[in-house]
Parts: sequence; C-alpha cells; structure tokens
Amino acid sequence: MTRVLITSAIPYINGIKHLGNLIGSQLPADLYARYNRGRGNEVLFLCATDEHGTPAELAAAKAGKPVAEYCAEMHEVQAGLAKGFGLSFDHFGRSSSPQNHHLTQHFAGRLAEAGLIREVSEKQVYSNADGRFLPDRYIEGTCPNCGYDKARGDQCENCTKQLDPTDLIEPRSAISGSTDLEVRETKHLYLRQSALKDDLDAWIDSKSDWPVLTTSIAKKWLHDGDGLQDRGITRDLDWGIPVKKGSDDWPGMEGKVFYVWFDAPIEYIACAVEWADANDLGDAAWQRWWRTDKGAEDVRYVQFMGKDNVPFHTLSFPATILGSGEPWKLVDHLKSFNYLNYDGGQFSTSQGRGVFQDQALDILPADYWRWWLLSHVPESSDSEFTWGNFQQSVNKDLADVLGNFVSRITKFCRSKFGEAVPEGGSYGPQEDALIADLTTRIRAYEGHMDAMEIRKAAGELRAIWVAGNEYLQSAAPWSSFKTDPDQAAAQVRLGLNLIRLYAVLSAPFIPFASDAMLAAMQSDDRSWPEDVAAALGALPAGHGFTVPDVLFAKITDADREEWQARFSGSRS
Ligand code: B3M
Ligand code: ZN
Repeated sequence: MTRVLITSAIPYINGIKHLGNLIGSQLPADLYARYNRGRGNEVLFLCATDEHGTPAELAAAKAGKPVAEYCAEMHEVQAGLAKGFGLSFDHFGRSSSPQNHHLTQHFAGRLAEAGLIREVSEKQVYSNADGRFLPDRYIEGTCPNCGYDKARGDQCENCTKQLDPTDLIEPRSAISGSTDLEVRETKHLYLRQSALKDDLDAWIDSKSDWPVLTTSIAKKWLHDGDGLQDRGITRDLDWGIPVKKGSDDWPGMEGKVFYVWFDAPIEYIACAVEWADANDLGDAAWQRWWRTDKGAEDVRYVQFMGKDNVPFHTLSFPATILGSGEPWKLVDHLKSFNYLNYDGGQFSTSQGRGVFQDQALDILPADYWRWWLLSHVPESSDSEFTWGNFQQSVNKDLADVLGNFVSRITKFCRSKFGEAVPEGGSYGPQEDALIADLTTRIRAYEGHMDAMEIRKAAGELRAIWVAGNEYLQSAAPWSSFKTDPDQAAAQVRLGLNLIRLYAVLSAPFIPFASDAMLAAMQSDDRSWPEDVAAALGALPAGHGFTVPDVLFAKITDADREEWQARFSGSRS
C-alpha cells in the first residue's frame, strides 16, 4: 500500500470562489484523492483557507467586519461549499491557526540561524491619502514585464512574474485609487533564495516526470534575467503572523507580519498538525506524513495548483524547506493547470463574471459540474466554459450514456424478473468480449489516473460507459427474453453488475451518483476491479436492488438560455 499526501492550493479567504478556482486545484486534487483511496492507498488530503495578506484585509474592510471575524465566517462558508461539491478533504484548515503561527515562526527562526535571512532597509510605497504603507495588493499598476495594466504589487497574473510593489509602472492605491504615493524607508526581512539557487536547480532537474508547464515556469525564474531573486518575507500589515524568530522577538521587526506567501505553503504542514490535533492523534500521526526522519520518506507527496502559483511552490516554499536544514518532506509531483475562461472572456471575481460556487450548487447538483469541469480541465492549454458545451456534455455523457444505461437495465429487470438479480443462463462469447474490452479500458483508465492525465481519464471512463450501452444494445435482452429467458437473465445479471462496477470506477468523478448507484444496487462493495470478470460477479443471483430515481436530468434549451443570461452580467 502506498501512502499519498495530497494538497490543493489553499484558496484565499476573500469571498466565494468561482468555478475556475475550483477546477484550478481543489477539484482535481479531490479526484486524485478519491481515486487513490479507491485503489486502497492510504491518503491524507489537505486543504485550508489562505487567510492573511491584503486580500483578507481588503475583503474584510469591504464587508465592514473585523478581519478575524470575517475570516472565521468565510472559512465556514467555504467549508460548506467544499462539502457541497464533495471535496473529500481529511482536514480543511486555516492558515491563521495557532499551529501555523508556531510553524511559520519556527521556519523563520531556522532560516535565520542558517544565515538565509537578511534585513533590508528598503524604500516602500507610502500612500499619503490612506496614511499607510501600501504592500502587495494595495497597489495596482502596469507590469514592467508584459505591460498588463492591472498587475498587482506581488505578482502579475497575466505573465506570472513575481513582482515587488515598487516594480510597477504608474502605481495607484488599491484602497483609494490615489496616485499621491511616495517612497519611504522601512525595514524588512528577505529570504536569500539566491543562495539556494543551485540546490533548487538540482532538485528540479531530478524531477524528470513533472509536466512541462511546471518545470518551464520554475526554470524561467531560476535562469531568466538576473536569475533567482531574494524575496521579501515580511510586510507592514496588522493582520498576519507576527514576525518572530521561533518563540523569540525579532528586534526591529515589531508590528510587522510575515508575507502571506511565506506562511501560506507552511499551512500545508500546519494543516496536518491541525488534523492530528482535531482528532487527538498525537504528533507521530502528522509527522509520518511530513518528516522524513519519522516515516515520511515512503510518502508520495502530490500538489495541485493553478499555473500562477507554480513559482511559489517550485522555488519559494522549497527554499524555505531546504533552507531550514530539517528533514521535511518535499513535493514529489506537482500538477499545475492553465486557466478556465468563461463564455468568451475571463471569470472575474471583481466583476462578478461567471458562475460562482454557491450559484452553481443552487441550480444543479455537484456531479454535473464535477463531470464537466474535470472532463474539460485546462490541462495542456486554457479551456473555456460555454453553456452550450456544458448542456451537451451533461445531456450526452451523463444522461444519455450513463443515466440511460442504469435506468434501462434496472427497469427491464424489474418488469421481467422482479427486483433481484436474476438467475439462470451463463456468460457467453459476447460477455467474454465485453469483459476483455473493459479490462483493456480499465487498465488504461488506471494509467491515466496514476499519471494525472485527467482529460484522458475522463475520456476512457466515458468509453467504459459507452461499452456497456453498446453491449446492452446488441445483446438486447428484451428480444432474447422472448426466445431464451435464461440468456436474457444472464445478460441482465451482467448489466446489473456493470452498474456496481461503474459506481466504483466513476466515484472519483461523480461521487454522489456513484453513491446513488451503489445504494440502488444495495451494495457497499467498493472494491476496485483488479479482475474484471470477478468484479462482474460481485452481485450474485438473488441479490436485491431497486430502480433508482433519474440519475441525471437533461438540461433543456430554456434552462441553458436562462442561465446564460443570468450569469452574463455582474453578480448582484
Ligand atoms: N491563495 C492563491 C490562490 O488561491 C493562493 C494559493 C496559496 S497555496 C499555498 O490561487
Ligand atoms: Zn506581466
């Protein structure tokens, strides 16, 4: 049994996320977690809310709430939506947790001892109109690298370049819009990433199986221009983790906090501690996932994230871990994604453009979204959500192929044999051919899932559903029943067993429908079909079942038109 540690990028606390955010990390991570559990691996799947930094402060100010209160409330909202989408986190933590405060300060202390932190007296943007320094997102301006005019002070989301606020051309305050800005002196801590460049380079070179999207971004920031730059890890903000060296004060750093991108990845570790604490498991329980001196050398650690997060995960966070000199687990595989666009443009949180998670669940069950998003995940390039494509995919794949199969076989059996798996007859050449075909396809499906080739996996799963439909069409038990009821019984028995098999195979993509199918088959046998012939005998003759409610309702043209209009404008 393999042990697999899975983390999804932790979403900012600043409001309800759109579907582009969901498919950019959490949903693929959940797919992989569910698949690995299904294969019998031991999984620890962690996610959290990213609660510090300017995004949290700005959102709380907008909501007119103290930031701690805002974060606590929004964490519950995000946790509820995650549950609604079936995200099967073992723990959904908070980067503002005491555990993360402790660990973040611990790492800073270790890095300081290792000589990897330097104090820099630097010039920072001060807004006269706002009466404060303007770090990160409090400043917007034009990207010096690509010319994008809404670049933020920490990063350009257009070209992914990590920025410092003073790099921006024509900067303005994100609070007041004021351009009455001046530069003042303030002291900050810098992580000497440049001193770790060779270690990072060698580590990335050792990852021959990483997607090109991941390594090319990392290599770019290691080698382009002046190479890897040292990174400011403190900010002049009130809300955040106070700057300390372990548990000691850091002279000259009073009133400052760590930069959100310093503490957010450390939350991946702290989240495991929160999980162990919440379940009273003791330190050994989390250490065996995170400390290579305490058992984590056997763990396979996989991270999921959008492409804009790659530099932080391939350079900054590994620099923190390597620089600590302690035996923490480093990521083994990093799966990154392009962007999902919305109906001819971009999803936009600020403009309320696109479908947000709460709205999505208001109009349709989670599995409809899961299936479309995962089967159209922006893997090798950006992809686009359109209502037409969504309607077609749901109606065809889910309703016509899978839903129809389940409905036909259960209804036919009920009407001719009653609500139990029929006995009589035996599998013949046609069934053997189906089993051989399914065996090939299931092995291919496993290969794609192991490799995290999500679109290919979705395509193979769809082909597995189609194979059952085609079998049913050509076996035609409704005809054979008239001449050879025993043969029809064997065909129906196979069909009912296929429903259970489909439930098991499909669970990572559509867990709610999978549960409904298993419930209808009155089975909780979720064992993975290592041997397909055996799996198709799991429900013996005489085993009871019920005809499930419609698994997937079709999306009508009227629905599609209404939703398209409703979500085109701005969110109210
Ligand atoms: N919160 C950005 C994002 O949600 C950031 C990820 C942190 S991962 C440690 O895309
Ligand atoms: Zn740019």
